[in-house]
Amino acid sequence: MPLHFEVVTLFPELVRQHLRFGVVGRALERGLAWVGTVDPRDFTHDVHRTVDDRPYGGGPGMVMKPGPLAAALEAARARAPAGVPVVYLSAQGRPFGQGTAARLSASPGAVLLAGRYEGVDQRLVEAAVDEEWSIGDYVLSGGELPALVVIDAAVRLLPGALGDEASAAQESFAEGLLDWPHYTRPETWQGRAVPAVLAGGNHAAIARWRLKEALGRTWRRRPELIERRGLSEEERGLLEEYCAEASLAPPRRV
Ligand code: 9D3
Repeated sequence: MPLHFEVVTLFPELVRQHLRFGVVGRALERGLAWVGTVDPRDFTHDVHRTVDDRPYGGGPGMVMKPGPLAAALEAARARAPAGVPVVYLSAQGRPFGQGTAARLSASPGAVLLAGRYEGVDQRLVEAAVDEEWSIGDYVLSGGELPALVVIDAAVRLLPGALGDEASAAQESFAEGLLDWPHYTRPETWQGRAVPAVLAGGNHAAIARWRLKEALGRTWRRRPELIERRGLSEEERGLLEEYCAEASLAPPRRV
């Protein structure tokens, strides 16, 4: 069964348009994944198709009404595989990361609730939401881009989504590290040469250089990733070499 998402959103066109392109577009075309949309406006009963209302207690902004959302979530759930979780994308949620993406990719899918305005009525969250995820500590104007981020991160992990060489290589080598620097032709551009090791054909030397650069960059820019992941003996040696060459303090042995 394809990885199945249903996105509950006031802007189904925003979601649909994005999904036409690139790796995700191709995966959907090939049937590896499925994304449906459900618009809560289609579950209103008044002439204005009202989905929001003023907050109890006063204050600025509007709140999404629980009724149309509950009906939309039920319709979304009915289309999705049995048992998939309802995930509310919200700035108050648990951080969404690569681990969550990998688990989701290996699951039947999810119903993703994208909010607008100040958010959704809390009673709807308590009654109908299983999980709440944030994509980072910055303020967005709605949950659609986060829903697309979640779909992108999960779908590209599906077997066959990337092409086999890319995925196979990605798994083992330099996992949990930032990427190494990339270069293409010309060999010299505006007086800057490509690192000599890459232009030579020594594949073992190239692999060693890439791992060393990935380790060095990660240690400089995101040292907490190194602490979290740990280092093999070979990696520790390469990183010590990088730090010595860059006059940087290496990580302390633990
Ligand atoms: C009173 C402050 N509000 C706005 C300034 C809070 C607020 C309401 C609605 C903040 C963000 C949003 C809309 N954001 C999302 O729907 C959202 C989100 C995000 O803003 N950051 C990171 N992850 C996510 S997931 C959904």
